[in-house]
Amino acid sequence: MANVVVVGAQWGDEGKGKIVDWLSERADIIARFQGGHNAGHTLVINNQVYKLNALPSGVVRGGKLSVIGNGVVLDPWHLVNEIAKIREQGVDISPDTLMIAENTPLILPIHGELDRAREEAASKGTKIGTTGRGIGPAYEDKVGRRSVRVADLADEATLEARVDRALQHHDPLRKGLGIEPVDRERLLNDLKVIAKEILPYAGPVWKVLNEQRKAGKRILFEGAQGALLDIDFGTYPFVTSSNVIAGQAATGVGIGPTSIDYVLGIVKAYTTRVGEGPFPTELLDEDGNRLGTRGHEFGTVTGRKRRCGWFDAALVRQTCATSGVTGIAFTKLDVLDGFETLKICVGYELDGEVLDYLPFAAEDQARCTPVYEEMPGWSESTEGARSWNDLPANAVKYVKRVEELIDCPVALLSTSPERDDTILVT
Ligand code: 2SA
Ligand code: MG
Repeated sequence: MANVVVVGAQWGDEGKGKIVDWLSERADIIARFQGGHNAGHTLVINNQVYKLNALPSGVVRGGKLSVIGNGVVLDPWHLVNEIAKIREQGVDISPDTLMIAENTPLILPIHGELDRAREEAASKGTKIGTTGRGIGPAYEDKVGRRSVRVADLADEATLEARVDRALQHHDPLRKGLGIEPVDRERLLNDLKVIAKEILPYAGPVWKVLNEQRKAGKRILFEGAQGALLDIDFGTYPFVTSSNVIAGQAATGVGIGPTSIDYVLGIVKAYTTRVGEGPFPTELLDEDGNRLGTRGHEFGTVTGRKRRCGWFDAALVRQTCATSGVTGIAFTKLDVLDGFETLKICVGYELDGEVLDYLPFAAEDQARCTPVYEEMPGWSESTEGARSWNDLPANAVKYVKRVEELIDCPVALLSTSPERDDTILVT
């Protein structure tokens, strides 16, 4: 398999970091293609914990090229800090191992300020529950053609023109929210300072990736968040502001869709969501608490408690379709150890009819009630299992049933955060 795209097939936090790390051994280049430092990827390698936000997970492995593609929105100050922190853990990061696309839009402090002010001003029902990192406003500026992009950092006159264009839009908005006008000189000065640290990494990512691909190098595309947070196909408006689904891997770095050989969907054995918005199988009872506690379900970026619920096969079937998932990596099965009975959502009841997908209309979504199928649980531990034979019969049955319901084969089974606790299903 040459080029593999890894995407989250739920609302994020499916355990992509570990799987990307596992796959990165077989790749030459690891590329991020959407999102920003709202992502939180935790890697555990030889008991060392690495927490990454903006950097591709490939950086910790060494000997690979890590790439930040144009589909990402990049906070240059955050990146520089993150690089320093990861370096302190003994990881080598240099322009030989990290490349940032020149056409990547920047996240500026004004984006975070706007994001947080809007969330604060929002009332119940309109609050998104964002990470407050300025992701939405930065993408708005990209689509509104008023971003400062990485390449703009190289020339002071261009930089000033770009900043002025952005401020023309932002100052009135800030006024409406009671935030003081932007200090133009300070922003420009900060940008000029950070430019020196970012520009050494800047390059034509699209060109390098196309050349490397032709030379037979293998590219691993590392998705962030999950397909249900996709700006088009997610639970809008409670979504992130980028396309998350696999098609974005092509646009987000500048290769064609014909270069993608395999799409791996990461799927957690139950469901979690952080932030506001619909969640049909959410459990507000003891079972939900138990999933959260056993699964350590807290946001890596914000520390927020994640909402937990049963596995929703109807939603995952949908996301496997919209991302064209070839096979899934099934994660955190061990969190289900010890439940007497497990439930799987197979569809929704709406006005007496059963739907096998979640409709987009918000009022329909609110009235949809999950249709559950029950399966017997298992009392044995599956944590750290390294082969099918190590799994209790009921756990195997659960995985097989999931496979049928989502209409997609299980390619990998991950049974702990440790890299080697992974079962390759052939
Ligand atoms: P934003 O900040 O504009 O992207 O927020 C919009 C929605 O997207 C959700 N979102 C996420 N959901 C799960 N995991 C994410 N990354 C962090 C993590 C989150 C954290 O890995 O744990 O630490 O809180 C992530 N990033 C964005 C967000 O909750 C909003 O629902
Ligand atoms: Mg995460």
